[in-house]
Amino acid sequence: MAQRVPESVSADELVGVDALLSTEEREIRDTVRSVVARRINPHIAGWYENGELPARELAVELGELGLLGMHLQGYGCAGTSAVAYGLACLELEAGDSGIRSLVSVQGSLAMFAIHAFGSEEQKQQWLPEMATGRAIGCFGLTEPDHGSDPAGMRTRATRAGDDWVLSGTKMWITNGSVADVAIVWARTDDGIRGFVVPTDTPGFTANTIKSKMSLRASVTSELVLDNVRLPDSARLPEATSLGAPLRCLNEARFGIVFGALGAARDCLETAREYARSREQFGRPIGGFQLTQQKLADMTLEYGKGYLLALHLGRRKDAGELVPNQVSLGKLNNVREAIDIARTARTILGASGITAEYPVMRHANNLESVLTYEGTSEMHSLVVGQALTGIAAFR
Ligand code: TGC
Ligand code: FAD
Repeated sequence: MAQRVPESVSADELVGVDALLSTEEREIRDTVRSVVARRINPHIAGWYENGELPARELAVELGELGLLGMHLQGYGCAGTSAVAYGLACLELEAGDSGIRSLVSVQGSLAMFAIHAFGSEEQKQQWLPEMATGRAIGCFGLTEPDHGSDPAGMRTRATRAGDDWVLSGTKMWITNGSVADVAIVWARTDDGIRGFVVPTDTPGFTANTIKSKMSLRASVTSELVLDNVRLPDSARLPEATSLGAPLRCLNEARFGIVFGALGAARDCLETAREYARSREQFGRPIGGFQLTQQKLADMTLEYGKGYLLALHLGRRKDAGELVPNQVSLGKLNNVREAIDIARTARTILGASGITAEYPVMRHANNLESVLTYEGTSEMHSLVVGQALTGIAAFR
């Protein structure tokens, strides 16, 4: 006779997350959760398996919901709190890291760069269109030979009369092949500068990177700039050093602090449900102490990560969050999320490796999340520098 554990609570219920959120925050979270359930979950396994994403369609739908550039003020953006934005990232990434990536790159990198460093003309031209999702943006910082160390970038912007000419290659660029506009960071005689590059400018090419084993439901591209000629009005006037792109990264990293928890929650809840119904040795595997320890440890790390994310979100809303704290959050929450995904996979046994369950997909995605927006090693070094006062990067 099958035994079934009579009563159980979810990780969110056990941690008591609802009590930490305002009514408005819960409403935003629930709205995004139901959109993910309706629009992403039924299709994501297929998109992932086929290595595809209907990015244009989705961008417009996510734009209609106000999720693009959601925490920015004005220019058609929703202007929500940082915590609300984080909760949206969490729910999107519970669907798939690729969906959160689409939204992160659009809002936190491309739109934020224009919002923070652009001219009024650039803001008026791009931000309202990008907020609706009718224009897609990408952010080109990384190069084939300069990932963790963007200060060494080779892409060059040279003055040619009143114009600029950009040449170089950017690598691993999310949304690259579907973008209408690329924010490209380049070296000039006066230091690093940012440029707003319409992707139909002659000399600009985006090549999709195929055969990824991670983030398969996300467009990743190489950008080639071959003597791309732009007027000075394409330069971001307020971006005057490497500090500018690094400020954009703080925004996207903040979204990941929350987002990674979404992938973790989906793995944890999948494993919890599975453990309650899968029987071996005549009883649910959730009734074995070793399985319970895994579920308890996963819930603890998820709960601690949630508290950390919310703390950072509240500091951000108070205008007091500093970049080193974002590194603490990204380092911890992605590291723990990947650990939760791997542990959840063991609870599912062989079923855990299939596309029937989301766990292996999340685990594979989180390998990219661990690397992009600053590798875990870079964030350890940022924290190490903060604690010792000594930089150990070079
Ligand atoms: P360093 O000399 O330390 O700094 C240069 C200037 O920047 C300032 N700064 C920051 N400003 C704001 N926020 C931060 N997080 C900042 N970090 C540094 C710094 O104060 C300085 O300012 P100033 O005024 O003195 O010029 O620079 P460094 O060359 O030693 O490098 C430091 C390091 C290693 C931490 C940095 O380069 C780094 O973060 N490397 C990791 C690169 C990275 O994260 N790339 C991400 C690319 S985008 C991406 O991955 C998108 S994936 C999106 C998706 O699909 O979701
Ligand atoms: P490397 O910098 O070569 O590092 C390799 C290894 O060496 C890492 O483990 C690293 O931590 C370690 N290492 C390097 N230096 C040190 C050191 N000083 N001390 C100790 N260890 C060190 N970039 C963009 O600009 N825009 C995007 O939209 C974007 N999207 C991406 C999407 C995906 C799916 C992926 C995978 C990447 C994306 N990236 C993007 C690039 C990403 O930011 C880089 O991959 C990342 O910054 C690491 O650079 P790298 O891959 O060149 O690794």
